[in-house]
Amino acid sequence: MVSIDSMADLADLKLHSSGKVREIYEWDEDLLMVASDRISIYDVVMPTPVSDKGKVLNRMSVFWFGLTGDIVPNHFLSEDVPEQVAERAMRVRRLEMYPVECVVRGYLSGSGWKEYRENGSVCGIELPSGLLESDKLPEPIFTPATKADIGDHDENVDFERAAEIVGDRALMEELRRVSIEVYTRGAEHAAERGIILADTKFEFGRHAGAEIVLGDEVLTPDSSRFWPADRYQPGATPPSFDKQFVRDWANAQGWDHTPPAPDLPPDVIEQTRGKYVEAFERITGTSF
Ligand code: Q0T
Repeated sequence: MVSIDSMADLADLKLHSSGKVREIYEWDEDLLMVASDRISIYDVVMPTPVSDKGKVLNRMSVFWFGLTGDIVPNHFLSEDVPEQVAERAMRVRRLEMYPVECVVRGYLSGSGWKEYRENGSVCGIELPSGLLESDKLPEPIFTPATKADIGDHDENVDFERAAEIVGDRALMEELRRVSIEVYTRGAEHAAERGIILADTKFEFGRHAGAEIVLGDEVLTPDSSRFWPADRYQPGATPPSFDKQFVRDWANAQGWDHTPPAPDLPPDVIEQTRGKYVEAFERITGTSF
């Protein structure tokens, strides 16, 4: 069903904010979140888009909003969007965003592994000694971060610092509880389908009617580490479920991870598209 509400033209909408791989527009009293086909590796956007990536990620996010809406309300309103962004966009409620990234880790990877090697802890959370890279943690941990300036990496902070930044310790405790619950729901669902959700980043906000609303995109390969369960091996860096073809190809070209990135050949794009579609189909149990 396409109502006349979706006859809006993107060109008439004011840009609200723009990220490496997506745009947000102002749409009357709401927002329009549009996922592009752009792909970034090593924090650099590749010059060649991956066909359908935006659709896959947007539709996966819609799926997760539905599966976790009983844990916490979210900003999703509707998939009825302008036809030029059909399936790549959702209408969302405007929120006042909290200035912390709510990261949950079930496995030791990335900056978590780096901090653990240096301190034996991650964001102030002491972990058992002797863990290997990619090891599964005894239980999922909440490792908040603060948004860095554009082009900079987010900075990991301990829980007390995150609570200071948000200005309300009880609220921060609730953000932690909800974050771990949504991650756990998603990780269990994915594990049953052969995908490890190693970690993920949530963003929350508030509106007049609710203090905690899940925003952003949820449990997508861009906001999370997706690992193929059948390749999992502690002590190694697992391949990325979605981006490994691009990384391997770019590295084989001798690319040093500084812009400009090389153009991607059609076979790398097609293989990568296939991995995104496979992730979507495994997670949602529906065909793309
Ligand atoms: C936001 C109000 O992704 C971001 O910007 C680059 C595209 C981060 N961001 C999110 C918001 C949201 C959401 N999601 C919302 N529902 N209401 N602001 C702002 N920046």
